[in-house]
Amino acid sequence: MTETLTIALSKGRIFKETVPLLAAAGIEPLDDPEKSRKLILDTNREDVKLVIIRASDVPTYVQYGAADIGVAGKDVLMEHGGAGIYEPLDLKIAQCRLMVAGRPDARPRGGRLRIATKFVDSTRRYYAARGKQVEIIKLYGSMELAPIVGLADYIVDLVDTGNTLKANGLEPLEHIAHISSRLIVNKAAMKMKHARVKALIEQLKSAVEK
Ligand code: PRT
Ligand code: MG
Repeated sequence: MTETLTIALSKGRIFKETVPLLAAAGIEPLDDPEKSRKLILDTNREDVKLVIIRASDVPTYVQYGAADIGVAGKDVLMEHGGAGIYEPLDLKIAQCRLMVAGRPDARPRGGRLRIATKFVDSTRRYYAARGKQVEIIKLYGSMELAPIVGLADYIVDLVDTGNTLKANGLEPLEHIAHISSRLIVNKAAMKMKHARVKALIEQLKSAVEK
């Protein structure tokens, strides 16, 4: 019997946009994670399973080999740092921009700028590269609120349509990085399950290029 290949995905946009790519590689989930509470999904292939976890946990599962393969946003990978994982393929899905945003009338107080974000490391690197020391306030969500209530001068967040910023009276100010989701592979699995992993990468690659 062949060993199982485990693929880590998060619910929502990444799952939805990965499914057609997996289908092109002959892999179809037997359950819908939006409807089922199962965390491990069987597929049409007996030797392939999907694990459904939080987007920001995907690199960790792959790093420790709890999943052989995963799909993670570049934003999440930049925060994770990439230890123990390869990033062989840009899947070009779930695209957006990592941006600095703020109120149009922002008049930063003197002293260090205060930036609220969930992307602490990426934000620190961005400002450090510009020779700016900033005070970073870690939040876990609803960053848009921070400049409105005076918690921070600016936020660093993902922007797609810009509707969320607009709805909260904020505007995009500086572009930090273009973001898309990447295929990631556990370093040991790349060696131990090389033929299957390589074949899957090639199939996904041609599906992305179509
Ligand atoms: O929600 P949870 O805490 O479980 O994790 P998550 O928010 O990281 O997961 P999810 O599924 O929301 O996002 C997974 C990945 O999708 C992210 O890591 C990004 O790589 C990618 N992605 C692409 C986005 C967006 N587009 C996006 N627009 N992730 C989040 N957003 C949010 C953004 O944070 C903001 O709140 O959507 C809002 C902005 O959208 P617009 O269209 O109003 O600009
Ligand atoms: Mg979310």
